[in-house]
Amino acid sequence: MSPASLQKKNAARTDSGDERAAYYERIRPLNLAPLWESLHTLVPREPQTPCVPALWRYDEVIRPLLMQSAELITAEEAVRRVLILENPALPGRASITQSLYAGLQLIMPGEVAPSHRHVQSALRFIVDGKGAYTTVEGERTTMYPGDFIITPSWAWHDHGNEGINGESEPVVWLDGLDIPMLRFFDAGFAENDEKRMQGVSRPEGSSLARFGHNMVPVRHDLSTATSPIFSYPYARSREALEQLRKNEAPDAWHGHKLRYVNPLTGGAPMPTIATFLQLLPRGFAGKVHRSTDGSVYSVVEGRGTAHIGGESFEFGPRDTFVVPSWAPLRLDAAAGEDVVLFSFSDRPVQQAMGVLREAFL
Ligand code: 1HN
Repeated sequence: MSPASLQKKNAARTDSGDERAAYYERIRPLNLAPLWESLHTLVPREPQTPCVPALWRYDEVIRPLLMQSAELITAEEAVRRVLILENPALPGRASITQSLYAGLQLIMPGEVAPSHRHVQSALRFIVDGKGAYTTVEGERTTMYPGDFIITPSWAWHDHGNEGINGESEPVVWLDGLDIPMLRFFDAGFAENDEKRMQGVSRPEGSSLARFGHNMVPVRHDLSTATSPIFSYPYARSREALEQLRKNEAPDAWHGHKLRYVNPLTGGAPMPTIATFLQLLPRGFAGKVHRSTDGSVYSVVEGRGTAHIGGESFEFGPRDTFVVPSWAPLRLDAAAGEDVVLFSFSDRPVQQAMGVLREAFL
């Protein structure tokens, strides 16, 4: 055919809406779909997350509701007594972002949350109260507010609340898990322990003694995907931030921000989740930053404002908020209030894939 007649034939293919619709109807029962109708959504020019920013107030909302839940069900019966923090745009999916789960767990004095294990990795960030414990693979750690504790994939774990020095109080922590990721890969397994509580086989503090002082036992030459330190106490991390605050100027975007590390690799403490602690000095007014890893923040100290996309969220101690992927984020600390924020994201997975992007505006 001549170029002119070819062009004419092609032009005839452009205005046939009804015929196309009929064609789509014909191929649907054959489990076929036309890529050309969805190409732009499948490979957007930039991230188009369905997630929205959101904040959960602790003192006014979450704490009273958790205490009401304790009237309805025990930790034992619930297995884990948790209020899931669902992204308002992803209801019913137990997801705070597309890849991450977050919830607030309550354990009352004397209660036990029975031993089990699962492929999903978990982090605990202690929000309120002290004197609960978690036992992970035979080592116990007592919880204090601000501690960051890890339950590695497939590790036995149970929790309890025996108090300290004869005093006990309700204890609440933020759970962060890679549940939506494991669901995506269909790679989840789980099992209950035969015993309600694991036996304790190592003294409290032994993993921190062996791995938590920039030293590693000489015969230990294996790098593990999850950090061998399973409790990173707040007192130490807070002290590090205090020194930074005294000695240097804050980063214009992050303030003073440190990432937790697996001492065997220098990488994130968990294979699927990175964790951070940052201090915004009083009156700090941050610049705008965006990154492809959506993040969950837990406020430890101080009041301030998170400007996320076009919205502003005033936060205070113990509140939780979520920043969706690629949403512009600006953090401010109120006058006279040093702010400390814990956060976590799926950054190590994006880094392993080579797709993490950040912009400092
Ligand atoms: C789980 O095992 C815990 O061990 C917390 O405390 C939250 C959410 C979904 C599935 C398992 C825990 C969980 C969970």
